Amino acid sequence: IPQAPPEFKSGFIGIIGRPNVGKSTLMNQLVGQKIAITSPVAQTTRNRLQGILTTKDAQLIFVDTPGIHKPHHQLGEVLVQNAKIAIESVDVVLFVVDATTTCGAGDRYVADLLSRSSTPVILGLNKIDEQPPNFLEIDESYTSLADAQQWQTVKFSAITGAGLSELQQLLIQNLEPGPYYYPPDLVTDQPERFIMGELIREQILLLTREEIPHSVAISIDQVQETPTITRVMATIHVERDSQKGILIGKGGSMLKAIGSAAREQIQKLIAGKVYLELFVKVQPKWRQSRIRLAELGYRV
Ligand code: GDP
Ligand code: K
Ligand code: MG
Repeated sequence: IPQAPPEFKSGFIGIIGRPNVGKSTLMNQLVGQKIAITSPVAQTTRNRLQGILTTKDAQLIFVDTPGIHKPHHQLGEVLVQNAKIAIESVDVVLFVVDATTTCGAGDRYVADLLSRSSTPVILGLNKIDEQPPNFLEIDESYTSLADAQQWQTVKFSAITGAGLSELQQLLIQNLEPGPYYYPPDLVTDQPERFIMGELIREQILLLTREEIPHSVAISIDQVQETPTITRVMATIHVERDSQKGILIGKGGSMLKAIGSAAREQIQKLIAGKVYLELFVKVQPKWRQSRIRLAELGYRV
């Protein structure tokens, strides 16, 4: 890792907000590569994941987190506790909200957690590419929240990239001088294999419904590189036989659809040709097993 010049700034930015506001989409756009999967399903993001953006003046390390929502059970309490730790361990919080809807109970719950922390907060209004008819009312609801807390506000679209250079500048202004924490060309702290597994899980989220998305985990069993093609063997772990049936589909059609879409994504990731072979395995109660979770790459 090179020595940083004297004026160089760096630090950790927590991307915090309720589910589906576009946190992962934003991180991908900022680092210029798809390292976090995104989907309309809440709880798409399961792991804390870092995205690294290095410019000539600064290194911004974004910490993408699973969305925060009010806990209704014991596990939820643990997640919120983790979110609180995440808030305390970063230099700046980017609190992302969805500017297509007015500030709601979910946002106020997160805002309340943030107001009790000493970490500086920037309020980011995402999805400005869509302008709903009541946008003035929406704008007013977030302006009053930001004014009450004295938070700086910035508006952007994680999908089109509009407003992101302003966001970047504002974040850099809020950082202190510091070193390179990571080599300048690195975009994530996650190994390539983990991202491959996530890209497979993303297609399952997009192509299947209901109880399937939340009960799968992916393991990458083998990656073989040849001069012309990379062979990837992966297993989709489910909890029940019925789920295995849905994932395989009629005559294998669902698994084929998942495989070819995921293969395209993995080809983009590694910038090369990929042969992807998928297996489905029933693994009862993997979600309850911390050992199994750790084996599958989740931090437990
Ligand atoms: P997260 O749960 O906060 O990480 O949200 P995701 O990044 O997974 O995005 C949730 C949904 O919002 C996805 O369907 C995204 O395509 C969509 N989305 C994210 N950013 C934008 C944006 O700037 N504009 C629009 N129109 N949709 C967005
Ligand atoms: K999501
Ligand atoms: Mg996410």
